[in-house]
Amino acid sequence: MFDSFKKKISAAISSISDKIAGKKEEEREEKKAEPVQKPEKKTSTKAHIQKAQKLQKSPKQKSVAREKPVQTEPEPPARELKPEEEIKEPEPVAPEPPKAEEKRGFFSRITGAITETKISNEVLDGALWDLELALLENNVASEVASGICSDIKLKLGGKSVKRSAVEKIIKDSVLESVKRELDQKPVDVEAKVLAAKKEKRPCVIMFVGFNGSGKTTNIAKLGFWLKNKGYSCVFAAADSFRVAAIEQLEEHGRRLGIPVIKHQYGADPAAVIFDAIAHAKAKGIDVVLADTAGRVHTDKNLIEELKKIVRVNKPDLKLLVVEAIAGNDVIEQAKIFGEVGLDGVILSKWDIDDKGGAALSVTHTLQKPIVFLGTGQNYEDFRKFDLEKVVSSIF
Ligand SMILES: Nc1nc2c(ncn2[C@@H]2O[C@H](COP(=O)(O)OP(=O)(O)O)[C@@H](O)[C@H]2O)c(=O)[nH]1
Ligand SMILES: [Mg+2]
Repeated sequence: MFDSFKKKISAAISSISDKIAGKKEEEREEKKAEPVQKPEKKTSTKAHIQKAQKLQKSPKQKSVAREKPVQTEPEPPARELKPEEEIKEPEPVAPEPPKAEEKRGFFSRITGAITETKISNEVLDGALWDLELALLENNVASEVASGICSDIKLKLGGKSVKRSAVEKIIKDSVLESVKRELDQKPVDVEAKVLAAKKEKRPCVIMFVGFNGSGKTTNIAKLGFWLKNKGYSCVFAAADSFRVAAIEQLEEHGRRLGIPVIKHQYGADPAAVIFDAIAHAKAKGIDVVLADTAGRVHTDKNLIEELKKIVRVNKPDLKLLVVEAIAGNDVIEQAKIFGEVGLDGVILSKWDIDDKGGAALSVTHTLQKPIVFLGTGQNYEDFRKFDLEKVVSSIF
């Protein structure tokens, strides 16, 4: 989990340090009255040409070629180069980071590069672009990504920062922002069920979301979760649109021993849920879990249909199911289904996502909490969203 996120963010932090360190290194070089030794990177034109030729011959071994010392033989004379090779020549060799720095970790490099001198905004801007890109590549909404970078800029830009503090500042900023986005007022499903029970009525939970996002699967998982806690449930097969949707829910009901209320395909979904609520009242069932159609989330009729369900049945909770792997598409889904008036999110397919950004994007867009995570294809692959656990798994 978060593997790609962690890798990319760590790489971006390294790159920030390289850029800041590179700048400081340059400054130090400039200050030196006489160079103690000619840096290897400033090799002769001949050496540049040798390297360029070597790289052009085996482009896949670019990094290996860089690390090797300059070879002295065999060396074709510079004049043998064709004009286009000469034009390409400077690209692979410059600017080359100091070789001794390459093997050092971020902290030691930053330690070597940053003293108590100021980090200029100019250097920081360029460096933070790597971090922003890494966040965007991990499906973090652009507003969130740029917010994180602005936070870091405020903390580092133009400041005299202790060498050892830089990594901590960057990591803390990322964590703080992640936490701030995910830390929405929580929804306690069990408390809702108990409150409805007190009023001697069923608690009605409605699931909405794009086709394939995992609504039906998560209805079954929540049914299993509630049954294990001792609550009785009924399923409302209100996706009367999608082929086999009713049978899919019936199959879960059969396996879990949960009754299913259904109508014919094409029936009014608000009426199906209305009947399920009546059934629950009659039988003293604690919870009604209502499936709905997904179709295409940009479908205006669907949203009107969902609004009608809400008007008629007044669900206690309206949960949006989105896939963690949907990437930035979750932002659009959240905006469109948000019109129905959502209470929270079930983030499905958490097990097959290594980016994590969808969690930030959906909560940022809706300003509603993630209530459950779907973590697999089995009924038990379902758990309450735990902010601390998620945040602590990032670094
Ligand atoms: N790996 C994984 N697959 C899931 C998860 N939740 C749902 N699925 C799968 O996603 C597919 C679509 O789920 P479904 O419940 O039919 O989506 P719906 O169209 O929104 O009702 C099914 O094959 C599910 O088994 C999950 O948390 N992890
Ligand atoms: Mg379904």
